[in-house]
Amino acid sequence: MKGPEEFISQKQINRRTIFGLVMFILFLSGCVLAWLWLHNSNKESGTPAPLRSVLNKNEALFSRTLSDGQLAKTYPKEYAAKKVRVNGLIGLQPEYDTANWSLQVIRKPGDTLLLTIKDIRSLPKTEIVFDFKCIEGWSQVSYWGGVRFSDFVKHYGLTDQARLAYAGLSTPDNKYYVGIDMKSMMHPQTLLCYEMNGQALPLKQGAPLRLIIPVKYGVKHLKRIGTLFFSNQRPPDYWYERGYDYFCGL
Ligand SMILES: Nc1nc2c(c(=O)[nH]1)N[C@H]1C(S)=C(S)[C@@H](COP(=O)(O)O)O[C@H]1N2
Ligand SMILES: [Mo]
Repeated sequence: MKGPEEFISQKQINRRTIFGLVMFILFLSGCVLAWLWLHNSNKESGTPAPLRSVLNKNEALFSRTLSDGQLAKTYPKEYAAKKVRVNGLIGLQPEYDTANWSLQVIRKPGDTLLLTIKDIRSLPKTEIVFDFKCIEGWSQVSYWGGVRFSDFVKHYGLTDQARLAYAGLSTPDNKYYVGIDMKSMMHPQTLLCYEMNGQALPLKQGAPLRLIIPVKYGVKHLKRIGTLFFSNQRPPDYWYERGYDYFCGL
């Protein structure tokens, strides 16, 4: 018996080889062209426009899935890490004197409310133990305490401001800054946080006051809040300007 391979002539083999080669070259040129197109397209907030448009579509989709009813999973206190990871020190001078700190709340241009840490500590306290997630790929269960942003808004009569689409926050030196959609800010698990593991917040964790916002990735949990403002336009955002997604929701 002869095997079927013997019926394939040398001519056919050549034809198939050439066909394969041509397909491969076409594929390769396609890749190079696609890469050139992406590379040469206009940049929009640190990312080629076609990629940014995909990020924007994702954002439109996922921002609709968030509602007050959806809480981040919480854990018993015993699950919280004793040694809490420190990540990202932009805008945090190591020698910072918290005695000189105050929170500037810009109610509207030219109308700023100045608050001390004592003012903030006198508001009702809320605690949360949740899995803190960083975009870099790590997560850690940690334990935080502070005032709910929504309680803070009620107490200081900022309800008109909270009707705007975004809040903007930045460090006292303005070197790190984030913008956050108001729905996430008003979420019941979002805290202006002054405690970690039941103790005053350490400097590297953003003393005297930081944001804890479990519905977002770590990048949005701004450490050492200096200024808070409200806006219908997207406030500037440090990592957005460097090509990340604006929403950064979980
Ligand atoms: N001021 C300031 N806040 C910041 C950052 C930063 O570089 N500077 N990094 C962010 C990032 S990327 C993460 S993951 C968290 C880490 O918080 P932790 O140091 O308390 O773990 O802080 C966020 N807040
Ligand atoms: Mo992060």
